[in-house]
Amino acid sequence: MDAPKEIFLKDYKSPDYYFDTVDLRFSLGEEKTIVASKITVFPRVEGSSAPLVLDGVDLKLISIKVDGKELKEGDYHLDSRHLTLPSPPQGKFTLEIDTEIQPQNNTSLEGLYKSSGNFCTQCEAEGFRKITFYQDRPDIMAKYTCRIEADKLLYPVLLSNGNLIEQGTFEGGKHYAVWEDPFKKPCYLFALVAGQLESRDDTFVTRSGRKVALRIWTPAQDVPKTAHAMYSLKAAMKWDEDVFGLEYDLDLFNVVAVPDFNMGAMENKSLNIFNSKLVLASPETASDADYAAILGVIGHEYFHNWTGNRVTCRDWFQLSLKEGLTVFRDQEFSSDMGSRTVKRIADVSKLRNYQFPQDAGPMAHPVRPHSYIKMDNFYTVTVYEKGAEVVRMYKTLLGTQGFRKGMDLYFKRHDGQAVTCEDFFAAMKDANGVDFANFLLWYSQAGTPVVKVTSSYNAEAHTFSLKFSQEVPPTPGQPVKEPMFIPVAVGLLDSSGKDMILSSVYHNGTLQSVASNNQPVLSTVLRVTKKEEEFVFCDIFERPIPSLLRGYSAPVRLESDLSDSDLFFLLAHDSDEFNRWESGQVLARKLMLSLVADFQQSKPLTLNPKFVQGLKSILCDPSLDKEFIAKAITLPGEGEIMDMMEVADPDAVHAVRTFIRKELASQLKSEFLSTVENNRSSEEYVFDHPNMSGRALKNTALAYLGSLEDTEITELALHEYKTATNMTDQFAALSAISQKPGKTRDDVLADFYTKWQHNYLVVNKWFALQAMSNIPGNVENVRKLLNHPAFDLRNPNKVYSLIGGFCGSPVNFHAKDGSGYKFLGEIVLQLDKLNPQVASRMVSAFSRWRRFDESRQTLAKQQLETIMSANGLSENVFEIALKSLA
Ligand code: 0A1
Ligand code: ZN
Repeated sequence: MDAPKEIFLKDYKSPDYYFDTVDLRFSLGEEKTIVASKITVFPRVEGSSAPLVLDGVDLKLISIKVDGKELKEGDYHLDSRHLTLPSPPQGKFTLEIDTEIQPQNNTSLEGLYKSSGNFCTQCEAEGFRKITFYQDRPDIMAKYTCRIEADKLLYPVLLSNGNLIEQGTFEGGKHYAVWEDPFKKPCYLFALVAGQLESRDDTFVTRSGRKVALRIWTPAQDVPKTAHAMYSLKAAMKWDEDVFGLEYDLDLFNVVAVPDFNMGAMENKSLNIFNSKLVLASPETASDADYAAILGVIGHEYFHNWTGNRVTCRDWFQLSLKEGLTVFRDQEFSSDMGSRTVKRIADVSKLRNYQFPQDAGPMAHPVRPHSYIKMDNFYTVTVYEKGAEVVRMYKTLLGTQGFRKGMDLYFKRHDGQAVTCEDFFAAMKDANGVDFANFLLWYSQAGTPVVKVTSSYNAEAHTFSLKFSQEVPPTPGQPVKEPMFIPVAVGLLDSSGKDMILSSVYHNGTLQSVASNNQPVLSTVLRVTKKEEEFVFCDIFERPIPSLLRGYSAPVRLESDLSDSDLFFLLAHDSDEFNRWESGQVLARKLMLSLVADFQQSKPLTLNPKFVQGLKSILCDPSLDKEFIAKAITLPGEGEIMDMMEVADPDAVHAVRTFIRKELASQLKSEFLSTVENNRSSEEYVFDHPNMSGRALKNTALAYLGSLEDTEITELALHEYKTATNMTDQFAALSAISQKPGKTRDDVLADFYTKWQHNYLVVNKWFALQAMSNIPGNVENVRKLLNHPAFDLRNPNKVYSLIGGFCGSPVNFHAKDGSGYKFLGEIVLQLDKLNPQVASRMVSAFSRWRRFDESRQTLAKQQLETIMSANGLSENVFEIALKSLA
């Protein structure tokens, strides 16, 4: 292997050549597949004589022709990554290249590969170079045709992007199809599928009257499980028209579900390819969480048609241009389809539990990274989730209409182009004529800003002051940071818990009115842009309690001087429901941290009765949304608490969280029991907010009860398990039962497997549940499961369930004896030979090793060093291991 090369944003250069049209001809076979490409090439600068460098990996070159004339060895240069034409003809020319590939041996699942006997592709980010020689970069946009030829019996369905323009059958059992995509696209959006598939068909009529055929393809037996995906697709198409005025632009939209897929799904133009986990659902086999994920991801991929496909990225550093924006759009879609507050809570929790740790560790990178070794490693929670928060801030600052104006201008200016994050920023700015000061720093500075707020009330002057200071912690390569532009949404509560009317704010020596259109203003967005800054509210006639960062208006860590009683007050009264939840979380975090300190000093643990009382009043408040209650009574995760400690102590955090859960379960046992009784599902499964809320609340209560050593509860959980009529309830009961080791657990787990052994998606849940168990010494059980007949290291979903699940269990992955680290170290090396992308995701579990005590540090570091010294390590794993050790 050549030494891995780091690629830098600052080195971006426009290509010397562009491609106009690309004609691809695939001859799919069992032993080999032949790919013939014919490309029309033209130079960026007339008369240029620069070499043309094409990317190509794992390809066998058969022939190469320029303007119909075959090139001889010596006319071109070929190495393991590139095919170079040192002096192509001047002006426009055609390039024809034939290559041979072996999709049947491609276990990396990028490029063209086989999944359950069918052919499929995954080209983002740089997989197209495993199909044919090409300038594999997103700023090369061309019009494609694709002819697919294959055995008709084995591969009756042949799909590619765009419209089907021709098909036919040959003697001897072969057939072919020709597809033409009228839109220019980068090669990462190319797709091909060939196999034994059947479709669920439907239609959608766009608001301008275009009739779009919708098809969701799966193996025949799974077609009944695609109803929810189809419902989601139609809802997404309608939503994008209603909210953004964006219509679908072709007469056909295909979705294909495949069982072997590295990520969630892929937005290839008019031929989305999905991990089957995110398409297939029936009430008996999929949980509410699965249904919600399908809705969100079907929406996400569909929304890419405009944000990603019609307007794409100039280079991969700009990934968040499409991903941050599209995640924001799918979050908003899901909010509009369900509960906005609950969705916001879920999204912020994800950010805190996954992105904050990344931003504080060795892999910290800006939303727009400055460099990478392997782009696949930058499909991260920072680019996606923090990127979505950045887009959300534009909307918070500009309002719904201002944001829409910015989006309209973005499409007007850039349809059909490959652009940058600055172009998006400029559209927002120009459409609204506003000054965004240093907002662009959100794209270039890594690290989660820490914002401190202190407040003071002046009873004589009737003013209330909020003093802000901000600090962005150092991250690798960025020791010193500039202050950021932070929108802080604020409301002030009076002593009865109502929002005060806000009239004006003093800031930088000037008095600004916050009132608009004579409407009373109950919430305003302060623009914090300096290291230290004060805002003074006027006409405040009693000491208010501030509700800060409403709706989580910026992705920061907020530290305020609110007292516990202020927080309890906000928990009970804040009109911003997100902040009600947040106040409870702040209280819980404080409580957990103080108990962790007690635990470490071997002091007895006791639970503050006010906390129990606070949770009880939420649990028993009939005016609250049930899913909101479920979220509000759920404690912050162990990872979140470890993240706040000087030295992360997984055992102490686990002991404390378990203690609080048990204590709450025993003190509120009767309330939890009646919550279960009163919220049993109706016989028929309905995926809507009221039904899901009931299930969420009932199952959260059941999970609390499951922590008790109590035969009555075991009986109850068994009863719930046996009488469940849907997967949400069945799995929740199974999880409640499996909290405690013993015969009941073993029997029910065995029963569940027997019941579902023929459904691999359900079996994955079974793997994950066992893998995540906190039962001491669980690594041995996980090792055994590796040899279970249903497990396969080549299937990413199975790896994520079993190995990923195990790494998510702090006590066992971080076991003091190093057994968890050793297990992961071995697996990473095995996986790397098969699928570097998946191996690299798994090795990331080591990246925060410096957060732990010395002995754990030594053990984890040893594993990373062993990995680094392995022969033939992929660039994917190399990059993560290298950066983790740096
Ligand atoms: N663009 C897809 C995600 C995706 C990225 C990379 C992949 O393979 C390496 C596959 C899918 C999305 O955002 O949905
Ligand atoms: Zn995406």
